[in-house]
Amino acid sequence: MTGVHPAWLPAEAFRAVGSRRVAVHGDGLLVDTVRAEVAAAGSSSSSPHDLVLSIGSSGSLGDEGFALSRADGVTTVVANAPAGLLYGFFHVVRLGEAAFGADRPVEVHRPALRRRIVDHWDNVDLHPAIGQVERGYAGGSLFWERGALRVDLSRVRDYARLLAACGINAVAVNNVNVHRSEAHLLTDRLGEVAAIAAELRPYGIRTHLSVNFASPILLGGLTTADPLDPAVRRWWAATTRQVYETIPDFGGYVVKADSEGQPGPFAYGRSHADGANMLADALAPHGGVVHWRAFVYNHRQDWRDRSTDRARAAYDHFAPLDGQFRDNAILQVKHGPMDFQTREPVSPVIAAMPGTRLAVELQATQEYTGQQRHVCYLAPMWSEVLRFRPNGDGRPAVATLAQTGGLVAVSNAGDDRFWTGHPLAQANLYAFGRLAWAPDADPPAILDEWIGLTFPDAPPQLRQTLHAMMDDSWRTYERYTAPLGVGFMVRPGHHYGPDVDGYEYTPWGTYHFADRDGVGVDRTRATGTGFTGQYPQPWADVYESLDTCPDELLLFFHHVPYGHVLHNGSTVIQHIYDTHFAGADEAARMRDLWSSVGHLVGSDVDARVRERLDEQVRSAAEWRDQINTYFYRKSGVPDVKGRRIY
Ligand code: GCW
Repeated sequence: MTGVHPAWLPAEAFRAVGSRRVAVHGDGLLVDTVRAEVAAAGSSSSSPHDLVLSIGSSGSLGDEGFALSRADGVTTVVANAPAGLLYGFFHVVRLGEAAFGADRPVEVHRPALRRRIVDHWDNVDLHPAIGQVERGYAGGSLFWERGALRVDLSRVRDYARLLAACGINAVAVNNVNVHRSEAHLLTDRLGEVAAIAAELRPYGIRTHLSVNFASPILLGGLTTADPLDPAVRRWWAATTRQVYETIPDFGGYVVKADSEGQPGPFAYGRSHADGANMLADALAPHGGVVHWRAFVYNHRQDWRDRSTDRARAAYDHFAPLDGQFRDNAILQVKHGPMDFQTREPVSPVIAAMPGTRLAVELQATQEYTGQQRHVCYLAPMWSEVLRFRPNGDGRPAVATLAQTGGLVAVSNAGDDRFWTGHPLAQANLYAFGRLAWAPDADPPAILDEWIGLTFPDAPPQLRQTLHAMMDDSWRTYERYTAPLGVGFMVRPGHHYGPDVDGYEYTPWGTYHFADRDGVGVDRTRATGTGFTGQYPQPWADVYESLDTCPDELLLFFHHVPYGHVLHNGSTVIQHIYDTHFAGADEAARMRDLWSSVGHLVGSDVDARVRERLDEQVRSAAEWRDQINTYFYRKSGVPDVKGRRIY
């Protein structure tokens, strides 16, 4: 048992389709893919047919939608375009026998968001501190190995297939921190990108590339990268033309500029709209887009300076630029104002840019949520974000606002044989695709789909146990790591494991300000950094007031004494103790639960999950003890239940 795990597409998942007589009608690369899938499933093509998949012009299903129905013993999938047929086929696979049971009236399925993207933070080279994949917890890159494109790209094709089966339609192949060798993917190493694109294309996946803003200097021999300089603009236009000559369906660029040391327009006194628009203009003739990241902040802060607040940075930089971006420039905003912490409010930038196309960025790779050693099913967090209404009740949800630009997840996949390190972390990638297709889908229902596809022969006991372990695992992780909206209590650099003051006095702007009297960041307008003022109503007032601020975000918005009483009746200090004891207990319970079902999934998956659960239990106890001890010693307040605190 050393092969690559099939994730949510094992052969058994195709049993229902494979035992049917199937017809596929239509032309095009993706229709051919459907034909090949049907043949590989073992379906017969003889008539009468049980399943007919065809391209038809009726209805308005769009490029990616499909209509499914069943009558007179025939299941029918109709799409207006090849991609829709592919998604319809995978939907039938997901339904399994249920697709061939009772009659079904016509159901129309269309993605809510047009752009459903995974961004890889893959490097071509190994980097001493980072490894090959920045914040990667699943081995090396699927694309590159030892500084070169992989010779065998068949796994990239398998990856494309997994992505298509959960609805993802674009991949950015390389890290947003574009180092020297990776910068060359734009020009003399473009053939490598074209080879990857060739593997992704049959599954309807477009290829995007992260580019270095200073490319005209790094690659073009110019002396400047000033976005308003005519020679710079000509260089980008010519370079982009070449890209499209090589990869005609190329998606576009991703740019991290003026952030954490990456070059950007500030060096030339230009705005981020100037920078983004220059690239947008180069891409426009070819139908491409630029995803311009809003993750711009000062990472050389002094902890004593209370006037600078990293949470404010993206809004302060970008809100004044609303309306200045081209139609094919998409501002890509992290879902929270800080940086993918276990708990953050929704970024105020999302409400502040009505005149700008917006993409919302999530992090499937579990940088701050257990690094794929801990079970942490992220769909409930993402679902909260997507359903959040930044302008209040009756106004559009985040998912609606993101329709202009899309939903992006930083990928959690690598060359690990389980794709994601922790086999159960596969569910996050799957759930991301499904939420990007249908943002109001229910996270436990998505998990249920993933279980059904991944373990098609799962007895009810396995299904129930996986739900018991995973449904609430994000909140469990929050309990032992991130009380009341405090973040960043992690070890600096690699970000794994507890270190309460690890980032407290560093230049990164990531503080909790715990002292002997209290804890939390005062971000109010009245006495703090004023960050609450970046929200429209009702949130500006909800977060401002201690009476209305939700408990889970209390310390994100307020600095309070340890004796402050929460809405749930507990004090802050007692809540910290209680949640940390409870969280570590829940981790131990997860391991117990798994021990009774592990044998049902195959010994290799079982062994990997057990190893990870052992580490989770150990780490959760370490978090419990470090956090409880720290706050006990700071506050001097004992646990009312008298449990062991060091
Ligand atoms: O969370 C931080 C990560 C960096 C990452 C950065 C970003 C790619 O620690 O590793 O760099 O965010 O999103 O640009």
